[in-house]
Amino acid sequence: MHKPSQKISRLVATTAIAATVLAAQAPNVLAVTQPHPDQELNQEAVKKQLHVEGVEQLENGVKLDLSSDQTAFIRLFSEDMAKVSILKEGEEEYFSEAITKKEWGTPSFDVSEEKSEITLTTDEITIKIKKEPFGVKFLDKEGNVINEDYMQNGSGYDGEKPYVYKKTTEDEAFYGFGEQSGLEVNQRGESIGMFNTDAYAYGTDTKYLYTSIPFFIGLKNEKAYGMFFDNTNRSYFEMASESDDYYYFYADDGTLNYYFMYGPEIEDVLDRYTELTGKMDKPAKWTLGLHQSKWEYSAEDIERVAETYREKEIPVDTMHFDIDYMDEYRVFTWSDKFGDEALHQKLDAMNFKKITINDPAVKKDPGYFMYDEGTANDYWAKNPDGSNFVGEVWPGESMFPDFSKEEVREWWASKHDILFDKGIDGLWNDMNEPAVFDGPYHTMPLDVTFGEGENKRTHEEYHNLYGHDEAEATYDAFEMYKPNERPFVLTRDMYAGSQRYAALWTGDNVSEWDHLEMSLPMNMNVGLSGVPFVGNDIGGFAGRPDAEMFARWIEVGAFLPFSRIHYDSDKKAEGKKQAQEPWAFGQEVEDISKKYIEMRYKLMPYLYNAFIDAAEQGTPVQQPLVYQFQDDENTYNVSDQFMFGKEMMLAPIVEEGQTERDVYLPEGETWVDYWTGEEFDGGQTITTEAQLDHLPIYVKKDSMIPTREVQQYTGEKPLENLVLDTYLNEKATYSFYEDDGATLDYKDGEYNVTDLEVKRKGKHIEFKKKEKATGYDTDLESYTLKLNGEEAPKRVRAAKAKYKEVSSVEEVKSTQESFFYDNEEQALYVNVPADEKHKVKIFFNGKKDKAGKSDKKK
Ligand code: MIG
Repeated sequence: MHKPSQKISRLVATTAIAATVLAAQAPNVLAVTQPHPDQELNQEAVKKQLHVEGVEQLENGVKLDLSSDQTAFIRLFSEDMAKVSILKEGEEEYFSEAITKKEWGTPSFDVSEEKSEITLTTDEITIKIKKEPFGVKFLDKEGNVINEDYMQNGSGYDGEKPYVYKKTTEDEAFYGFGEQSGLEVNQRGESIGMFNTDAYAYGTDTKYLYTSIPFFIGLKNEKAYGMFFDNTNRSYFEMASESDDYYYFYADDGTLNYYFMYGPEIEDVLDRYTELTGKMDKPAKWTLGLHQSKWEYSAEDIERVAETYREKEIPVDTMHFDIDYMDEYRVFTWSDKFGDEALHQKLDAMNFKKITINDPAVKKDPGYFMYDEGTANDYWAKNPDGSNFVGEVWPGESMFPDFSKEEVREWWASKHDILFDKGIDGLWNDMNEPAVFDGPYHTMPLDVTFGEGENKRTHEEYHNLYGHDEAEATYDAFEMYKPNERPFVLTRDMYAGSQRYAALWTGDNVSEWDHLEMSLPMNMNVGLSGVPFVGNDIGGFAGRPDAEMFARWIEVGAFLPFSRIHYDSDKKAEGKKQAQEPWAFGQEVEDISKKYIEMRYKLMPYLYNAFIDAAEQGTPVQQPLVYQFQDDENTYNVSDQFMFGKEMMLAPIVEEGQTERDVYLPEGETWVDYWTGEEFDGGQTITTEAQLDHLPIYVKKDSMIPTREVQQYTGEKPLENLVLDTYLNEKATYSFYEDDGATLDYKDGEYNVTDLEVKRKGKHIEFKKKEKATGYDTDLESYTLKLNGEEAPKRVRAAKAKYKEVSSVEEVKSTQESFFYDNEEQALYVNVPADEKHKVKIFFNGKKDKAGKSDKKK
């Protein structure tokens, strides 16, 4: 059984201010910053129950008059998604900024009313609404209960606090909740809080981190549903933390509304959730390359590190500019050194992409254009008395833009030419909790206000949206200045839906083993919360890793959706002089780093296609095993393995001194050891050895993985030859998407989709392809079909054309209509011209000796 580890809110009120003020000097000795104490529900109040007093049928659901002058709306948005709202007198149905799709076609449904209950039925779900007391139950079309209210408490308001109690049983697992600490992917048993917090050097039990996504997935009897509590106030999720019979969620304030969406596949839940809150854009390819960063790199450091990457031929795409590039931390300015044209030209000449950090706070500094314009136009967050709120951050006393106002977002976006004019390619938003050094609990007082008139909101309500709206403003800068380029925004703070604008990095993690371990479940849950583009600072941000830790970290880091090495300033590293570039730990670790970074670049076509799935269906890139294998209960609590895209499973070493580990192989697949070719049946745990340079990887049998030659940076060489790394039993397929990876031209149809298929047909193997979309002018000249674990063929031909045998892998890649059999590797390479019209048939001499396959060379 899953052992819950209760998270604790570590900070006592009195130390909060001291901690945050001192944070810049000696943070490691202090408690992690946390918000003010949790508010609990009044247990007596939640026992009072609501009753249905009247029913009215609506076009897409029902309206219910409830006791206590409350009203409920239960609306069907689609056949498998409903929204439940319970409103106090005078309140309206609520949609936060998370919701991008408000208009849904009305699904067909039936309503029936009986004495004790009202029933809504669609083709996918049934909702039964109990009248006395009021309660909601969701069933699938076979009548199985998927989710129901816990009737002892039900749902309603405790004073200002909206709450919902739900029934659960011991076997129900929970995933999602955005960015969460802890070592377990299954969040059952956890006390979760959502209030964006600058939690420098957080730990495995820190309750409040940077991002708030009040969405989760429940999985019971192999069936999944999604639950999205759209409330931007501080919220709490007690996930069977008090009893195995119920869980509940509530918020400090705001309206009671949640969306229920039925799977039964997790995949369908996420597709629906991201239809509601938005999907990420197709990313620019360069953003999927490696990024390198450090707080307090000097201008010279940036140049030297960039040069060293190129000299050592370790692939990398991007250098980040942290806050020191600004003129005394004034946003949208350059200091002389970092703004120097020569530096930018050098980086450009080495084909580096460049990302600058940006903070929201604007230095209070009359004469500084940002301060003057923002003040003249009344753009700042305000104190309750209407005066401008002033708080300390890096530049000293600062103003905080009110990003809830459209005009402020536009103004903010319009300033980015200052960065773009230096050739900046991507933007990085930090400190957008917002963090305030001298504010209570490291943020603004809760009564600071945003917006005006009808749109006026308190910081208490708006807090979790601050980063979301800043990300939107930053994203809009691309539309303004680079209208046909794919935006890249990296943010520390999100609310539900922020995936539309930004990728997420998980803030100031620490160079400690449990942080490496924690990064896996953390990212997997972020991925299950609609945010596929996520990563952690490789090697850890705070503190410094040793050689072993960095080696293990880069092995994972090379496969993160967002892959960036980033580390803290030397001042904060407690005197440790350790740098964190791949070559800073000696030759062995440099070689290991290069090996896995090169592998990322080799897998770029596969990785890019995984991101296409993310953009089209909300599919996570770094997936927990349960995502694809929810019928196998043994996957539910696997927290230290993950699927990298659809076909590859990674089981990294995340503990010190370990050179061996257990690996669970999910049921229903045969798994191939990527390094040795050895095959294993699914549904078992195996033990594997993993010396320092070894990352255990398993590939699904009957899969095809598109790869390419390594590049030093994305776009160095055109993709002329696509290698289809194939593990065949009966049939392997891949739908290969290609476009320019940079512009928005794909929206006008400039993309290709090619369906590839390899099939065993008795004694021969057949390869065929079908062009589904052909709008992109591809560079692709040929495919190299690489068949792993096959014997030498007798002949290869397509219709009448006979493919000729050549004598090396290099030759096969450069000669069309050719093949090569690598005896040692037991792999057959076939070069198929991209314009081959016919099926390619591969004939063998005898019967394939399946038994011999597992003792291949190591
Ligand atoms: O208060 O810009 O999480 O990535 O290097 C620290 C300096 C501010 C926190 C970010 C970190 C960044 C650092 N920032």
